[in-house]
Amino acid sequence: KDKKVVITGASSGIGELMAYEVAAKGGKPILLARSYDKLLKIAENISEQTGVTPLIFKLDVSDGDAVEKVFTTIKSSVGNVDILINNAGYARFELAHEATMETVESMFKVNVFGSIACTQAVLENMLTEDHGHIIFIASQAGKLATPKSSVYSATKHALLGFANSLRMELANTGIKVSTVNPGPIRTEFFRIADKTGSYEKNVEKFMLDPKVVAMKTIGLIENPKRELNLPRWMGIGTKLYQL
Ligand code: NJP
Repeated sequence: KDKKVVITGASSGIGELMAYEVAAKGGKPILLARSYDKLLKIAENISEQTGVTPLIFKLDVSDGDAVEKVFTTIKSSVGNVDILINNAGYARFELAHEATMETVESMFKVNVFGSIACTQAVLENMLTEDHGHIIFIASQAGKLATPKSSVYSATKHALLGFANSLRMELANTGIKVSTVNPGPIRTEFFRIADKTGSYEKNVEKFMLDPKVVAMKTIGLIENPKRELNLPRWMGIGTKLYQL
């Protein structure tokens, strides 16, 4: 309650749903994404439904200078944040030899560098206060791999490496670090990742309900865990997908 929670990639999917969940629990959502119009609409709806008015900022997390500016503005508007959820991310599913270096760099810039930049932007204040919680939305693709996801999988492996090392560095502080590793979730993600729709069709029966993923992730704030593995994926029975 009353916690200030920054969520990156809050304009759709689980980021948007986590924003509702935070507000419903009496926290203050601070929502970041490139699509400002979507954030405006989401903030309006949240305000109507819960009476909590989220703060919203337009941000491309792959722009390091913009990240610094937005977090400075957040601090001057509401003070130090309690929780950062590094959720902004995307994939392009294609064969390794088909991925251009432009795609490779762009995916790393958003999924990895963006999360690192946002983390650095809150860390100093968290260390001063000896208080905070940083949650990384990684993926089962950061632990396992499937064909056509080599670059995406590499970004999520990198993100987990960063988070796991950070957790060790912060072990004797009041700052917690959690990672969330979901399997496929029913969001816009697949339409961006694979315009042909074939990947989505393949994993259709293993899809997680985004509301459940959002609820479980926000649950980490009250009951922190190092790692939240939301059911394992492909090739494992659908039964495991009942959360
Ligand atoms: O996807 P989607 P999800 N700067 O597409 C934002 C991971 N995950 O909710 O900027 C800032 O609905 C984008 O906003 P906008 C996945 O890797 C997913 O499923 O306005 N924000 C939007 O709000 C990702 O890390 C699955 O376009 C940027 C949001 O990111 C997280 O879950 C499985 C941005 C994406 O919302 C949320 O994805 C899994 C940028 N440069 C992990 N680029 C899955 N869905 O199957 C994008 O294991 N965003």
